Amino acid sequence: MKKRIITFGTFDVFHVGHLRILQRARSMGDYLIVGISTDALNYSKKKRYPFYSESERMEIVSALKCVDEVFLEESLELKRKYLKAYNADTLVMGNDWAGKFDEFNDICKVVYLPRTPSISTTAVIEKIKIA
Ligand code: C2G
Repeated sequence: MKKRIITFGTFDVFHVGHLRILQRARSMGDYLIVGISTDALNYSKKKRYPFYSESERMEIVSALKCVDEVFLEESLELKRKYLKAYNADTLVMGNDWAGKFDEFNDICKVVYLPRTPSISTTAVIEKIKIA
């Protein structure tokens, strides 16, 4: 049976750290589903709207070779519902979320991968501002 991997994120101002976690997530199974945080969810998490809209972020992520399916993640509280609805065998997240999703170990495997060092959306935006 095909192993289904799921991951979540905003993926704003898409960079190589985003690409690498998606590639690593995909290499752990046969089918990668990505929940893209909506603009509203991002505002509630980070108190600012993403630079790219949710439809642009979805368009970018869904065009990647390593991504099979995308959907909009509307709330952090709906994670269990999404894991079930998408029949996920494994939930992959960056280790900035380490331990945060262990409660889902009862329905799927939960794996935290190391983040790519020295790159973030915030760092890219700051660099462009001072360039
Ligand atoms: N990431 C990474 N290396 C970086 C930056 C990000 O591996 N240098 C990973 C993060 O760990 C995360 C994914 O890329 O797994 C997406 O990162 P964000 O867009 O910052 O996502 P976030 O806002 O953390 O949203 O339900 C969970 C949330 O929606 C996750």
